[in-house]
Amino acid sequence: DPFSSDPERHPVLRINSLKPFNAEPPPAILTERYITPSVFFFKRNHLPVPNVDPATYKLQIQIQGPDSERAAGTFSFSLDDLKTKFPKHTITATIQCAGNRRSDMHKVKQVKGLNWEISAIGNATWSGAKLRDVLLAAGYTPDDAKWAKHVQFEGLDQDIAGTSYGSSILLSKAISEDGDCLLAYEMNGEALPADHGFPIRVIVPGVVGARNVKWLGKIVISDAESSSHWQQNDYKGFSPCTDWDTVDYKSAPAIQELPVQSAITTPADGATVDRSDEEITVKGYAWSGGGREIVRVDVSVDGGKTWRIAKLKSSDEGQEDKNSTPAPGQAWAWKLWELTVPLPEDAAEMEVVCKAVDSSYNVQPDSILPIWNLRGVLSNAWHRVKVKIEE
Ligand code: MTE
Ligand code: MO
Repeated sequence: DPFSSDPERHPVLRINSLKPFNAEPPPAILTERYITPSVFFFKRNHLPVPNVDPATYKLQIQIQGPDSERAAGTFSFSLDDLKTKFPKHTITATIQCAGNRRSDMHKVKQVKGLNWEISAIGNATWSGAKLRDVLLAAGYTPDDAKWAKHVQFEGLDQDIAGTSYGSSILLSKAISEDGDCLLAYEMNGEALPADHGFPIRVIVPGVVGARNVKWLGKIVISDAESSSHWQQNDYKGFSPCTDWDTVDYKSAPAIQELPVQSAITTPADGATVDRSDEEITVKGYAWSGGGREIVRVDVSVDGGKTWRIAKLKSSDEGQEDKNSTPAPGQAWAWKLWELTVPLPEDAAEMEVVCKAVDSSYNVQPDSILPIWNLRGVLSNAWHRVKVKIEE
């Protein structure tokens, strides 16, 4: 059993698939703390968790240039090199799977993929060397930007045929001072847990989970995107009219930055409240890709007829701390939000809805059908939960 050395996991996680291990926490856990504890952070593995010896670990970096001189450059760094030869940076960043909320799409029309609810997302602090610093130390020069367009990542996790998980990002994101890409060796102040990429994973803040390659073994600077299945033939969006007979993966770009998202973590769908409570507190998360800050979350308790503005939090200290406001374009972390609303009168049931707005004034679509796609990715319609009011 190639999965026999997989690590222990917290029993509260809801398992989507056991081998490989895919699981998410109950939604209410997400809004208990601003930083998601690692044990509750969703786990999305395509393959068995590799057992990497930190003492012998080597990260290979290859510059795949057009001339033989550039192509010859292969460098390798030990874990100790990465920890001691480069300044340590810490960022708080949210990672969301492209398939988060796929179950909402599945409900309206069948899709193919793991049936994630709303918790294939988490917010953690990540510490490590800047990817930019390491690429420069490996011999990348600004002149290479003439031919180099992509940075490919390969994991040490493999299927039985020896194929590794892999993906790529734009070189411009990887090399930018403001891009904040990290070769992370710590999550929430501790060594990366086995499920989250020990000993090194790349953190590409603002970019879909799939590009944040865990158990990183190799980096290639190239003129081409990663040739891996997950870059070429998966993690792409399509029209609602595209089906498995007509889909052409070459026709769509690989998902990088994700669209604006929000969801209600409490109350749960189908919950019951007592009329005598008079009010209800609604909580959730909101996040957008590309470092776009969440500027507002609107909440409705009448299915979207009337709205109120939720209170946003970017820490556990209640009201938003203006000093911790990220620089424009570098809002990598989610905001939690909450709102206490009077229960609607003369109704036995209410539909609670949320929708977020990011700094580019992107909004979430109001319904799922117009964004439905056969793989069930990019599911970010208004989130709706039904709550019964008991007299
Ligand atoms: N990296 C490797 N090596 N193997 C994987 O299966 N899964 C990707 C990404 N990096 C994956 C990987 C996907 S699709 C997601 S959403 C995130 O890791 C999940 O990260 P997490 O398990 O730390 O939450
Ligand atoms: Mo993912």
